[in-house]
Amino acid sequence: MDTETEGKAAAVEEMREWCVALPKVELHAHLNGSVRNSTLLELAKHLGDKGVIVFEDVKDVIMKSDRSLPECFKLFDLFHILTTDHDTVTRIAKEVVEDFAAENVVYLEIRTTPKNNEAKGMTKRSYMDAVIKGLKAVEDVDVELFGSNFRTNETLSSKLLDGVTKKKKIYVRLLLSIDRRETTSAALDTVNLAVEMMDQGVIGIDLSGNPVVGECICNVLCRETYLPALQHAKNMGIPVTIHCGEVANRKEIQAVLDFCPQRLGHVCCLNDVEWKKLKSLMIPVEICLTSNVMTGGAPSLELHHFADLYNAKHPLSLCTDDSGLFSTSLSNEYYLVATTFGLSKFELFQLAQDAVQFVFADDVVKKSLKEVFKHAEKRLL
Ligand code: 6MZ
Repeated sequence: MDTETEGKAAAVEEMREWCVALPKVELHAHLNGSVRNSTLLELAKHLGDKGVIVFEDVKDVIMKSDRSLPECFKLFDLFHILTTDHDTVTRIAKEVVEDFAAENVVYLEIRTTPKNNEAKGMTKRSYMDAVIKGLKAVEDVDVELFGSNFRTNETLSSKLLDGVTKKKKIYVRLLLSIDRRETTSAALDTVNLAVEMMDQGVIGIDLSGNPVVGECICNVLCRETYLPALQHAKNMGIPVTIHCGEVANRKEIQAVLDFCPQRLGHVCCLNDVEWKKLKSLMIPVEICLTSNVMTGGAPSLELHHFADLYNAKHPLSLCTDDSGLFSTSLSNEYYLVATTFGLSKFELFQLAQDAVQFVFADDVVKKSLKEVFKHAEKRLL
């Protein structure tokens, strides 16, 4: 390697490390999309040995690196076969938090679809209890889940700032996802479950699922399949985030913008009028670069709508979507923004810090997170 190449490699390494060291806020991470490949393979092997699946077939699917949108959803069905029993749900929830904390994510909203599975004796509630059990089982990292009745925010804030303690600290909050395949009554059950679990770390509702099959949200909203559930969440003061514009479905995008949720995920395929409307509504956007490029929502990193929204000073936050499925991390998403759009360290820091405004947690948490960034600024800039 000549001196110039060595210099470039060192600069890449230095930037990657800086992106890892940067405190980060993750607002769009699906639990079952964030599972480690090693864990999926281990679970697949186990089910293969029991004759439930053919391990070699599943192994190839798990290890494949590029996936279209329909392939992703086929894969989720497979993941759900692998992960849906209480102990496994607990395990993956624990591992996902550990993995985000290792990336210096200081605030994490995990979203997951509560699942009924009679064969496993699982209800939506018992599924969520298993998730929470996993969050509580994290040992390497100090997890703040419930707010003041679990560990005081003041304590956590001082611990987050504490250079002496080696343990990493992370706020974790839960969003309950409604899958587009669900019925009105199942969607309402999910919102009611969120209400029931507000004192246990649940702070919001997400609408997600395969945007290309089943009922589109415009039908859904028009035919009032999900509207009652989303409206119920709104009435109960539960923040809502909706997957929007993963595919170019004009009526759906219109309906979502009209609903005006607290945040939107993706917003890839908007037309000029819709972009204008989004920008005038100032709804914060969860940007998922790698996911959008891999699934075709954006033509390339360079042409990703991040640039337009960022230049328009639209509220946004970088997110992973499915870090396991797309082999990415939040640090990597910041690195991609730096290298693709030429943001400076100062601008990246600002971007990470601004995401604090869009968290669904309360002002006490926001204040504590702002302190974390203030402290990190001295070290990183
Ligand atoms: C839409 C997505 C998604 O809930 O089982 N999900 N929905 N678009 C995406 N972009 C690629 N990625 C994940 O996590 C998996 C579920 O999250 C939703 C899908 O409904 C998927 O089944 P949980 O933890």
